[in-house]
Amino acid sequence: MPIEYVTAGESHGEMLVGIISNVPSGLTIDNEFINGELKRRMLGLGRGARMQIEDDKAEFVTGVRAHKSVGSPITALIRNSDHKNWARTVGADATETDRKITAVRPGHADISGAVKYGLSDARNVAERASARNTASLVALGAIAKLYLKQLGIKVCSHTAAIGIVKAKPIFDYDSVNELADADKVRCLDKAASENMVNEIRMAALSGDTLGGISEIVVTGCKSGIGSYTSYDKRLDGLIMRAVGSIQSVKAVEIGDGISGSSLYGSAFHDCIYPDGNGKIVRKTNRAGGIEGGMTNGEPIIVRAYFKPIPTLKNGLDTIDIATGDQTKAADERSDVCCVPSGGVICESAVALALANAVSDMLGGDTMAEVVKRYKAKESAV
Ligand code: EPS
Repeated sequence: MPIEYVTAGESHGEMLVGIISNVPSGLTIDNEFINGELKRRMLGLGRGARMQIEDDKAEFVTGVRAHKSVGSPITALIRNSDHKNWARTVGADATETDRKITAVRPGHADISGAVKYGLSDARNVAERASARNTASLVALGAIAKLYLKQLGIKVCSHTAAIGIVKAKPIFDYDSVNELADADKVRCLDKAASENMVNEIRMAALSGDTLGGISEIVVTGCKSGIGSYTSYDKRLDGLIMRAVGSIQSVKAVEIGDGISGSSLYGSAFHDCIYPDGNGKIVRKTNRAGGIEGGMTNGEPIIVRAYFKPIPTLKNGLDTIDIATGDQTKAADERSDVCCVPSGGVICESAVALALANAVSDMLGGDTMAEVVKRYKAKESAV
């Protein structure tokens, strides 16, 4: 069975939970690395006041013994520090159902969620639909990264655009996360970064929000991960689903998929040349490392397009679902721009999708077996 995962938890509930299953035994569950990933998710200009309240840390309560995976499902808990301020009204032992959201936010799950689940207010919807849930995704994504690292596969990201400000493209994939994490908006282009900072500050001042683009880069893959044989084994589909389900992501691009749609085939496809040692080389990577639903040995390039966060200080026109009257949308505490931390979240989604495809291909009860099988696997590059 391939590596799979599930998450649970409400934004202001007691805790967030993530369960990852089919991780082979013998993988070192490095708490320092995993908590470092959780910290990375909380940083970046544009984050809201909640990030000052939380100190996200994963507690492993199943599937790990003495910091090693044992082969059974691994459960990570992340406690919500803010729960103490909400226990009266959120969670199994809540005694009140106040803090209602009736002025539903355009762009959020509020209205469709409330109607779907027969609710008179959108609090339940907002609690689960919240991007707070991505903390459990990042804890599990960190385990997927540790698994992939054993095979020499690395997942990183940087900010490619915020609002109308675009960064210069990058072609050097060494130290991407180290350099990005040192920047306020996780951008590797210094001039663009300064403009992005100004854009976020301007949006905050005017009670508005901003979207943008995160680029995720995966290096070290052999060719042949994923498969063309069945739609549910196609790696591009797996990645698009994982990234596209992250809050605020409205489009996912692999390689030059968007700009390439207006080119001739002769200008788009990455020509193949012999490398002189029985393998192949390419001079371009417009396919973004995936052809026919499989890795082709080039770096995987994924771009996640984030819409502006739908909770605005200056609420948009909407209705109050309690009265049916026209009003302004509720102002819940929120972020101004989620793109810098969004990159870290997308890294996790991509790592989990890739770990699923790798484990489907290799199987293996122990990490030693997985590493041996990957080494033995033929690659075109
Ligand atoms: C977030 C926690 C949330 C929001 C934000 C991200 O906490 P709270 O609602 O208590 O402020 O700050 O969520 C959203 C932007 C959203 O639309 O849901 C987090 O931990 O990432």
